[in-house]
Amino acid sequence: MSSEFVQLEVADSVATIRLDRPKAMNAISLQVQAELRAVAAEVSERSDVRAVVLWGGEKVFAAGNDVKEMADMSYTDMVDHVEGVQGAVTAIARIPKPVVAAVNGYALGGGCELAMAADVRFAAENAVLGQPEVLLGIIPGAGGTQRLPRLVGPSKAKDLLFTGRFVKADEALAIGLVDRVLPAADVYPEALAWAARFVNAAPYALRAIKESVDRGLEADLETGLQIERQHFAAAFATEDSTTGMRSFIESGPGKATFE
Ligand code: CO8
Repeated sequence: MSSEFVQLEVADSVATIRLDRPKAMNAISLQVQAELRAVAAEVSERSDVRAVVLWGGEKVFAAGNDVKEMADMSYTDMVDHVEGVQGAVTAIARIPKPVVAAVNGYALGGGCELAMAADVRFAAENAVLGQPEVLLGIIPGAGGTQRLPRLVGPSKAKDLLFTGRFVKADEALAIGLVDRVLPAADVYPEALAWAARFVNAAPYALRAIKESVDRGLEADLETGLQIERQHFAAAFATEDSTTGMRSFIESGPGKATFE
């Protein structure tokens, strides 16, 4: 599928997924959702991609789902589309590799939900995040009511979800909605640098860590520990574990590189 609004670039084993619909502030229309699902599948499968940066360009991350498109939708239209809308964000969340969102400008509604689907978030000093759906008489539909409380806790999440108020970068950092705040010009390069750390890291271990954390958060402690046990044992079936432990014994910690 050719992509009009979601660009994929791979350089030095790091993929950049870039929203590119500047006239509509990168609003996430049905087409953008389909393109996001396709690009998530591609980077998940490609063995030459070891980590991913999710970016909206220098001006805006994404101002949410396309309100103009949604405004004409009926209940039955939405029943047809809601799984795909949520599926686009879920597809990004399930990429089995480290994913960092680089947030310049607005990340609102579906845009904030997309950023929350990444493993970590770097934000520009001018970034503005929020879930303003309530102001449109609707609620978040791409994970906002679920991922936001997991990141910032239920009270702060409800404050943001009930009021729809916008949060600037410094408050987003203080509540844990973003992980680093940087000058605007440094956000994408720093996100690339973070992703580049994993280019020679053990891919199965990274995948297993991500799945254990994410699936574990969805489960009770005993189920989470069981998921961890399975991945821990399975890691011993990989060549990476042999390479990593042999390298430690022969050369000391942190020297191994992995295919
Ligand atoms: N959808 C469609 N178009 C948009 C959107 C959007 N979300 N945001 C901005 N645009 C368009 C504007 O209409 C405008 O277009 P035009 O030039 O043709 O008039 C252009 O982008 C520039 O926008 P503004 O002129 O408004 O720019 P400002 O700098 O004045 O304001 C804001 C920027 C603050 C981002 C403002 O545009 C805004 O508030 N946008 C809407 C934010 C919002 O409410 N987002 C939530 C949308 S709902 C959502 O995401 C639901 C997710 C649930 C998942 C789906 C469930 C099925």
